[in-house]
Amino acid sequence: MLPNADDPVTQGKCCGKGRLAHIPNDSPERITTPLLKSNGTWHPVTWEEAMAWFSQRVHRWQDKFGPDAVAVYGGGSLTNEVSYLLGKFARVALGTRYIDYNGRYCMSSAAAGANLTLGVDRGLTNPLSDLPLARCILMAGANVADAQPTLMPYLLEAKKRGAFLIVIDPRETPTARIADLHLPIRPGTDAALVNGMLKIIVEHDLVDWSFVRRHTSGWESLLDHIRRVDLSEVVEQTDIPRELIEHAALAYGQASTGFVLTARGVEQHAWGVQNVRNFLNLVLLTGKIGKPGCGYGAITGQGNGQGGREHGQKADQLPGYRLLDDPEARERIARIWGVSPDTLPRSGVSAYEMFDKILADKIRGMIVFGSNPIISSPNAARVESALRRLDWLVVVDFFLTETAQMADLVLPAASYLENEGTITNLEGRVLLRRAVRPAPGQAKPDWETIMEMARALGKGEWFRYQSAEDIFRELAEASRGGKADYSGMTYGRIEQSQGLFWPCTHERPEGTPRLFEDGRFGHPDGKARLVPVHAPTSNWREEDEWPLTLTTGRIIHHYLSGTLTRRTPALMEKSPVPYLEMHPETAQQLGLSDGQPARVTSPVSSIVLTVKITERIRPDTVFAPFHWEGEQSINRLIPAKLDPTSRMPAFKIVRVRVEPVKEQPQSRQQEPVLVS
Ligand SMILES: Nc1nc2c(c(=O)[nH]1)N[C@H]1C(S)=C(S)[C@@H](COP(=O)(O)OP(=O)(O)OC[C@H]3O[C@@H](n4cnc5c(=O)[nH]c(N)nc54)[C@H](O)[C@@H]3O)O[C@H]1N2
Ligand SMILES: Nc1nc2c(c(=O)[nH]1)N[C@H]1C(S)=C(S)[C@@H](COP(=O)(O)OP(=O)(O)OC[C@H]3O[C@@H](n4cnc5c(=O)[nH]c(N)nc54)[C@H](O)[C@@H]3O)O[C@H]1N2
Ligand SMILES: [Mo]
Repeated sequence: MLPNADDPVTQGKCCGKGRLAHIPNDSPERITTPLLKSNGTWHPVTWEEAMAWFSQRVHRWQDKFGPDAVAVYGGGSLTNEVSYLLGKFARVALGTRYIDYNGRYCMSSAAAGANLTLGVDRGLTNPLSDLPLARCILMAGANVADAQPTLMPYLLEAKKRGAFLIVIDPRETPTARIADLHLPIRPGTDAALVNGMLKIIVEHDLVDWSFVRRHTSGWESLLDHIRRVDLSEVVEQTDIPRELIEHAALAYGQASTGFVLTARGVEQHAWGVQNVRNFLNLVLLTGKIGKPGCGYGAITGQGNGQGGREHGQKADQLPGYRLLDDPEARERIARIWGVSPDTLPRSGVSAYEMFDKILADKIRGMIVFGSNPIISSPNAARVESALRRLDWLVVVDFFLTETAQMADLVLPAASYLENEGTITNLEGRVLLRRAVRPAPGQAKPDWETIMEMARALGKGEWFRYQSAEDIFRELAEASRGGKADYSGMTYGRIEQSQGLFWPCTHERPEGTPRLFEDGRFGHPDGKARLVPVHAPTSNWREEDEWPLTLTTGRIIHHYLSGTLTRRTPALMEKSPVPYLEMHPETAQQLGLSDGQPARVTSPVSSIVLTVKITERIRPDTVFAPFHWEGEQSINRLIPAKLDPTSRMPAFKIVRVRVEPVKEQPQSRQQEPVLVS
């Protein structure tokens, strides 16, 4: 039997990276003491010395340039307790408006789309156990087989029970290969495709009118818009034949139960929020939500991608998924924190925009907690120059990552094996993760590091906790009455029930596995908001100078910026270098063959990658993973084009041209240990 076979979510299954994660955790490269850089050399220092340096920097810089001169950049792998504390630290100890986190690059479009339409953002509206109850599952821009392999059993079980599976992806991914219908869409045209599907659903009278009239608003203008959709234009834009669009629309529309799942393929666009809203239009017009086997889900990315966006490390957020600019929320949270509401700063800017603020000399010192933005941000070369421009940088991590190498002070963090706390999974289920061993050397759990920092700044009295559980108690109380309400949870109750779904209150102590069962959505009038989505045309028009579309994403053997997986020999053996996936026809036209170096040029930069030929991609599209550093970082090619609402960068489409090169692609660079 598998260990943890009774785990209600994974049934004890674990992906290859998870199985090998102990290797980087035990790596001799782990940082085990605070490191301070002087004259370009790292020196191990004590925590006291590190904190003295830190408080002197913060005080001096804030005295001179004001509280907003210091910024915080968080991450979605931090526990709920740490995300909460980091938000409190920024607002109470630093008093800065500038805090945001890497989830901005991850789920911000899904979050904004769900908040605007449903009035609440919880990854999946239902527990995963509902998936096998769906007769039709539509997955858009989601490659679960490579990115969430432990979810595959749910899809396979659904299929076994006769569900019809539709996958929308410009590549024939391993996920697409188990689909009944794969729509190899032209990247960036999902909103148009959904408009086409909506048109067919309306024409075939598959709208659930009684649901729509009772539980939604805005349907009149949506219907008006759908009437004007021209299917032949949709076919032209998406490059999907009309019969296939019809097939997908009827399969979903006629199914008695159905699920729509989206992931980064439709969300990481300058139009990502609108894409999500259109998929939600589909769900709502057909009334497929709030029932067993009927719902929507944005498949969560990072370990705590869900909880990480609920408790206040977002630029505009207070705990409990409250808004920083809401006077009532300010009042309530200020009371819990023991400060006056007018001392709480106002909203800051999104993750990428913080780099703009550095380049404009508004932000001068930064603390990065659990992210490697030099690899994961768009326009990576510009982000690198922003980090260089900082007067000082503090990084809290396990390793001297590419970002940490640019820091002045690096603080050693405890890893997931060593840090107790809660995380919230894609279902909105809050789980307790116990530490199984002490942290190595002087490394500390993040919550202790934040307390040290607060103490060093003379704000210790607002940060007095004995344990992660202490912080959770405060978080649960702070979340009471908010959208992500944890007030009915305790460590004991979470552990006993193998996780509790929010909202979970004293009145509803069992939590809420399935949202909207009473037909009430999260907006004050209880209605979901339908909205016409006008598909952007700029995404599909061909341009002579940039004939191909580059899309980026993941491969099974690597994880995000590669901090852990590039330090795992068994994974590096399987996937040592990045590559550019390309259709054989395209390769032939360009005079390229498999394994040959090619220069990829976008409007912002140019890099060399090895060509990998595959028939499983559209001829007008090339794909590259983003897990590598330096000259091989694909994010050097991605311009910082942000969604106007979520501020999500458009990682999923960039116009490029590709040409053969004589020189070899640069192999893995020697990592400079010292950076001055
Ligand atoms: N192995 C591995 N697993 C991971 C991660 C990892 O780094 N490695 N990261 C985790 C994280 S943080 C996240 S956010 C998730 C992400 O999980 P996913 O979103 O599933 O992963 P991606 O590879 O980014 O993108 C999914 C698919 O979108 C497709 N796509 C690209 N452009 C478009 C488009 O315009 N329309 C449509 N419909 N599809 C498009 C791509 O071809 C790709 O197959 O994975 C998590 N799991
Ligand atoms: N081109 C392109 N770019 C992308 C994407 C894409 O699809 N295409 N996807 C985007 C997405 S979805 C994401 S999520 C981002 C992620 O990008 P990053 O934020 O760079 O993510 P990671 O590589 O996970 O970096 C996390 C760092 O935190 C450290 N860490 C992990 N756990 C902890 C902890 O508990 N405490 C502390 N202190 N440190 C910890 C790790 O060692 C690692 O160095 O990349 C984005 N960038
Ligand atoms: Mo992510």
